[in-house]
Amino acid sequence: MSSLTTADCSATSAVTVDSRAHAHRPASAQGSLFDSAELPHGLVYQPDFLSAEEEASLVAEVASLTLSEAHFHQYRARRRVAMFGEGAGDEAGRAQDDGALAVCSPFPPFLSSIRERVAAWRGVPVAHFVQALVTEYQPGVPIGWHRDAPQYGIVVGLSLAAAARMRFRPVDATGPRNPSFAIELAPRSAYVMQGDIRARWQHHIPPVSRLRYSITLRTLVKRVATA
Ligand SMILES: O=C(O)CCC(=O)C(=O)O
Repeated sequence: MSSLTTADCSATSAVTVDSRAHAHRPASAQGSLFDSAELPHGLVYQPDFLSAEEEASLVAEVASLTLSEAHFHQYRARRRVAMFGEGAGDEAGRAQDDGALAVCSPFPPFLSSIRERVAAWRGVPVAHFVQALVTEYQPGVPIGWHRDAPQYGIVVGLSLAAAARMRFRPVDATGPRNPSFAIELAPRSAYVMQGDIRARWQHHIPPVSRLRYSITLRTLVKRVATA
């Protein structure tokens, strides 16, 4: 495999099919549609996935990475990212036309460890998590509405250093009066997106108030489907 710099791999988002997933309704879920209902299939939220010690160690590791501005077509997003493993799609969450995957830098040891933990949690072979994306949000930086690129399968996100609110809306209902809901992503928490929440919903994070990092791990649809 050839190796590219992480700056060559500033991609994002996706879709999946894993019927094992069942949505959990976080206590912090808010929104008109889901006040008395389950969250959409495929969304799982796990507070305190990481200990405080693990979080501190991960923050030190990610703070030492060389990060590059993420790109949205010809525009630069204000998020800064480093991608490891394999990358697909663009910052809008759209797949590349040819479905090609870029090969990025290999996982550093600290991300290999967290990949093992996440894979064990989800009951998925470690090697299926082909990508790790580290994202830095300085205060005031958001991520816009998107779905992750369709080549990706399961998406797992870990939140570090500060909380953020993740909002969701149906892909076919983007007006201000359409149903939406939000979950609070506490530091040290993990979320999973697969199934309906990936295929039928968009998500975004409004500007954060404090420096936040996230680690996003992704599988590929084909490799999960043939497992
Ligand atoms: O920071 C996060 O947890 C969300 C990241 C995200 O949605 C993405 O990279 O596509």
